[in-house]
Amino acid sequence: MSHVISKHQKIKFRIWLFAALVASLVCLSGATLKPNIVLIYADDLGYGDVTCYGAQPGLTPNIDRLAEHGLRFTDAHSPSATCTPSRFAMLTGIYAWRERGTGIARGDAPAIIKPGTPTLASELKKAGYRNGVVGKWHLGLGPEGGPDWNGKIAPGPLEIGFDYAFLIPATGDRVPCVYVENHRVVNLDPEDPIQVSFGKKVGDEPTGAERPDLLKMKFHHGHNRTIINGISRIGYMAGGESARWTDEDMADDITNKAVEFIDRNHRVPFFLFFSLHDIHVPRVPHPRFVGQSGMGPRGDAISQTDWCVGEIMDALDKHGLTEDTLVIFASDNGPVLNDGYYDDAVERIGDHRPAGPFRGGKYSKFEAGTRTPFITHWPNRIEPGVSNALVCQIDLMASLTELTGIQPEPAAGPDSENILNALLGDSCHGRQTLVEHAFGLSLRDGHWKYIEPSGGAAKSGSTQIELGNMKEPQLYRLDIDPGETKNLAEKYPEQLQLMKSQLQSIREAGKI
Ligand code: NG6
Ligand code: CA
Repeated sequence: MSHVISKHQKIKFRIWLFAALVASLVCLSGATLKPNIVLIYADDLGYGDVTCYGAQPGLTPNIDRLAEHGLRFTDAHSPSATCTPSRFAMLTGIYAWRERGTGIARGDAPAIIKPGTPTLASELKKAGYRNGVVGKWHLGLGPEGGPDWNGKIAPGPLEIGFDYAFLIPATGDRVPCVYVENHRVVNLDPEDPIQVSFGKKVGDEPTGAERPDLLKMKFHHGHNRTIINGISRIGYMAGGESARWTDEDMADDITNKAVEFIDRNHRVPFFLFFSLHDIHVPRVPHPRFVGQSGMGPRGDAISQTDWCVGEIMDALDKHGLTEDTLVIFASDNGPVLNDGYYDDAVERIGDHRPAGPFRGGKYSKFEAGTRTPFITHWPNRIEPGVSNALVCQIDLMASLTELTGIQPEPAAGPDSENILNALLGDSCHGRQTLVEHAFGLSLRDGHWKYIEPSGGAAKSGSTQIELGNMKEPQLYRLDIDPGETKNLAEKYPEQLQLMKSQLQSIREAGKI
C-alpha cells in the first residue's frame, strides 16, 4: 500500500480541517451562549418521589419527559436539608452554615440576603438576562425588624437582582397568607390592614388550638395559630381579608404568573426561578388532583407539581423556546411525611419510598436530607442520559456565569464551583468534595461520607425522621452502602482523620 498522499486525500484533509475549525468556533461561541434559564424548584420533594427516580409509573409524566430528553442526576444535592438555608446558598453561592441568620425563617423575617450581595440573579443580569422569581420565597423581606405588609415591602428579590417577583412570602404554613407582587401585597384593601405576629395573638380570629372544630385539616404539631381557609398556621394574622390566598388555587395562581413572565419576556434571554409550594405542608391540592395519585394529599400534591412542570414546558413550546432553554428541575430538601398536619401522608404511603434507597429525609444528616431529584434539560445542547456526577445547587452560580460568559464579581459565590461540564453532560465528574448541611455538617469526598459527631435525638419525635445524630463520628462508603447502614469509622481511621481535617479546612477557608 502506498503512503504517498494523493491529491484527493489532500482535498479531503482540507475539508476535514475546515469542518473542524467551524466546529470549534461553534463550540467556542457555545461557551458564551445565553439560553433562557428556567429553574423549577419543588419543595420537600424526595429523591424517590418522582417516577423517573423510582416512584410508581404514571405519577410524574412531565418530569419524566424532562428526564427522558435531558440529563438525570443520581448524586445531586440541595445545599441544606431545609428550605431557607438551601435557597440562601443556591442564590448566593455561599454555604448557609457560614452565615448567621440563615436558618428556617419566620414568616416576618427581614431580608436575609442583603442588597449588594452578588446573587445568581444579579450575575445573570450582567449578561442581559431579565430575571423573575415566582412562588415560595422564604428568604425574608424588608428591613431589620421585618416588612411593612401594608406599605412598600423592601428590600426583597428586586433589590438583589430580580426584575420581577410574585411571592408566597415565606411558606404556605406560615402567616401572612397573602401574595406579594414586587413591593406590595396583592389585592390589599387599605381599609383592612394586615397585622402579623409570631409572639402574642393579634386580632380576634380563632386559632386552631382554640377551635379545632373549624379545621378542614387538623394540625399534628405546631401549626395551631390563626385559621385561614380552614387551616391553622404558624403565627397569628389579622386583617387583609381580600388579599388572602386560597390554598387550593395556589398552584394555578403561581403557574399563571410564571407563564405570564415567560410570555412577557420571550424575546430576551430570561431567568425564571419558579419556586413551587408543593409538596410542602399544608398539602391542599386543587380538587382536580384529589385522588389522582392514590396516596392522599401528599401524592396528589406530587401530581400537581408535575402539572406545573407541564404548564411551563407548554409555555416554552408555545413560543418555540424549548430547544434553546435550559430547564433545571430540583428540590430544596429531602422528603417528609408528617410535617405538622394530619394529611394521611404516613397512612397512605403504601410501597412508595419518598427517599428512594437513601436513609433519613428532610432535616436529616443522612443522604436523603439533601440528595434530591435534579434534571437538566436543553435539547439543543444536552444529550439525554443519566449522570452520576456529584453536583450541588450551590454550583449554579459559578456554572451559569461560566455558561453565559459573565466575569463574576470577585466576591461572588465563594463556595460555588464551576461544574458546567457536568451539568451539560460533557463530563461525568462534578465536585470532588461537598459539605452537606443539616443542623450540623457532613462531608462527601467522592463516595465517602463523614458525618460529624453530634448530640441530639437519633430520631425526630414529630416527623419520625432519622436525623443522623450520633455522639461518635460516622463514616460510610455510599457506592457499596447507599443506605448508610455500616459505620466504617473504626475500620478506616486514616480516612476518618483525613475527612475530619478536610472539613476543618473548608470551614476555616470561609473565615478570611
Ligand atoms: C418547621 C415546621 C415545618 C416546616 C418547616 C420549614 C413546625 C413544628 N414545623 O419549623 O412544618 O414549616 O419548619 O420547612 O412548625 S421548609 O421546607 O420551609 O424548610
Ligand atoms: Ca423545603
